[in-house]
Amino acid sequence: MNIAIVCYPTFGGSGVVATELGIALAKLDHQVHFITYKQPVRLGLLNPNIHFHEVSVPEYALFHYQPYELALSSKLVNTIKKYKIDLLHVHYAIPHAYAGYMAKKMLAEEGIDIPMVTTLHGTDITLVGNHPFYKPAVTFSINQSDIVTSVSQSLKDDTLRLFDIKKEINVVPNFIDVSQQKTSFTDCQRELMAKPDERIITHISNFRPVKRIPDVIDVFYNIQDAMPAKLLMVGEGPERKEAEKKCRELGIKEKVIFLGNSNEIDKILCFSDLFLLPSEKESFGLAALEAMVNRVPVISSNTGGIPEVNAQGISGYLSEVGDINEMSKNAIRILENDTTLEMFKQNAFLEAEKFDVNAIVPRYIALYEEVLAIF
Ligand code: GMT
Repeated sequence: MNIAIVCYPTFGGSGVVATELGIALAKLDHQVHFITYKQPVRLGLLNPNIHFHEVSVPEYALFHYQPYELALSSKLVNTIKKYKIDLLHVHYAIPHAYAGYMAKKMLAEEGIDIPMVTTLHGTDITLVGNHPFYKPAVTFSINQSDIVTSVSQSLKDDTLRLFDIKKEINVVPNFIDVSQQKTSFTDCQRELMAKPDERIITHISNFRPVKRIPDVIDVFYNIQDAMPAKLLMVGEGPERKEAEKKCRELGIKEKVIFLGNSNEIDKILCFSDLFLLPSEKESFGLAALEAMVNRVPVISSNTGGIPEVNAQGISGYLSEVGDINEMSKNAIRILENDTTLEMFKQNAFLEAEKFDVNAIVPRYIALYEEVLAIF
């Protein structure tokens, strides 16, 4: 198949999933065309089946807001025609499904019919898309998609509750390439980050309020009170400055390392003992799955789709959002004993294996084939 993928090229989960999907499809000998405003961060272009088309939006002084949707839909029309694309897969409804719909309409004028698959990722539904400013356009473009998928049952339920959706929503969970983890890292270089007796706790996110960064620090505060420990904070975002201030105020700044955005997530997770994800909302929690496949147990909130990924008492523990005490107790319970920690590490990996790329990507391909059969 000749597939066009539209996504955000940044460190966010939706862009990562779209990129990994494209890479997996390319390995299966499909031609994959990424169409976005920058080369996706996790995309190496070394595969001959992968192509990248940049959407440029020329600055024009009259425009207070530069019209990205317009540039994207035009780029879609041109690319789909030039490369004879069979199918369009847009990740994150805003504004990609909207731009995709416009491209479909323009192409139809020229006698070209192309199916559009829209994957809902989370904040496009629960946080942003749900706002009255966007809701009619988001509802419309989901309903106009030929196939709709969501990354968890919880996100499907939220979508049906928040929007008037007429289309069937197919749940296709996010995935991970387990074989990469088995073969990639044998030398963790743990000693670069912590002393041998210290536990390493990690948090990775875009540091937005929804991630509840202060909870990460509070839970870590209790952990380091009980045992020697370091906290690695990976990512960039609006909450980072406040988080650094809080660490200084609590007197734990020497024990917390802010690493910024990283392309070496696997290396960091390789020497981590515990992952913290106390989010307010999380449609899936790809970061938790990435931790688990690296044998890192997860202490998380029980919100959204996280319970579909982190198995209570097996790969970690889940608590009510904001329950710092319970999260801290559970974290210490996992970390205070080597045997318990080892058991949770093994179980985290076994749970992650359920989301292997080889199990999940065929479900997308089946949906592609289903829709192409009627086009
Ligand atoms: O985590 C974020 O806030 C980024 C956001 C995105 O769209 O990139 O992540 C969402 O999509 C991910 C991939 O499907 C999910 O794993 C995250 O749970 C989801 N985030 C939220 O729902 C807050």
